[in-house]
Amino acid sequence: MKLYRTKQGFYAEFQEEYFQLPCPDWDTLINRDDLHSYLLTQIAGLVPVLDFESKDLLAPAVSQEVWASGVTYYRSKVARMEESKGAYGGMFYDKVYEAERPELFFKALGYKVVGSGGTVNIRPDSIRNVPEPEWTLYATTSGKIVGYTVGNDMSSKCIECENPLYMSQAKIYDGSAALGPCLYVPAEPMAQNAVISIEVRRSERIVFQGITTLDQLKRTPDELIGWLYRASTFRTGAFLMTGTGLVPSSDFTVEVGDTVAISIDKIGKLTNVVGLAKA
Ligand code: DO4
Ligand code: MG
Repeated sequence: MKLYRTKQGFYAEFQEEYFQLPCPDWDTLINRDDLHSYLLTQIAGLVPVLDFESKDLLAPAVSQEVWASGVTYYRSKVARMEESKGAYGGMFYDKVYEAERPELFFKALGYKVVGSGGTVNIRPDSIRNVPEPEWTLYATTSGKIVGYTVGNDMSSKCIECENPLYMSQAKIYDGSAALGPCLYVPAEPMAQNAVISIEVRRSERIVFQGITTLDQLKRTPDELIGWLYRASTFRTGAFLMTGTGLVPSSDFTVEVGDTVAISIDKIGKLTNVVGLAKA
């Protein structure tokens, strides 16, 4: 089952048919521990719609907080240790990769998140910027993971690498978080052998591509959500990006006008054009 939030309403996709859901409020709709079975009962009496393709997609987040995990893949640890050598930051990345407590950081408020088809941004004061393709979990208020989506944790590498204390500025700005195209709500937890891939195009030319599998993730989804929910309450549930395992070489940067497409098996493709945040 896939759930779409669009400008024209909420839609469920099931067995290649689309159904418009009568529910007026996204936050109430998704914050249910029985979400998959609830959606099955909701679509049972509905007639499929034939014009879903014409709908304008929005991010599957409204008032949820979006958090992110860091250094959860070996590739990410190695790249960050290398990049931050000049700022004496290397050892922090090594330590957090091995530690019991993961790196978790606030990324965005739901209403600021860009959906598939929208524009993600780079900062005007940053000369090296990368997309970070991330499998993203949605957990309800009780901490149960009921859905998954594709995430892009846009990051200003030169700001992050200059000093680890600048991380919030490198990670949190207008258009720095994208989620979509849908909230994937399977009957059973998603298998961690799914493939995640990225392609960055510049005038139709591929300038970066990468592929990995979610089983390279060092931590389990329940472990990450367990840490996020320690001492914190999420009134409408929370999204958690699980970290990136696809890191471009240190001479790569995305540019304004590039198209970033991130795909995860079963969930779909999150596609965004790169723009420039206001100064
Ligand atoms: O430690 C800095 C950020 C890490 C991150 O965003 C990632 O590993 O995906
Ligand atoms: Mg990241």
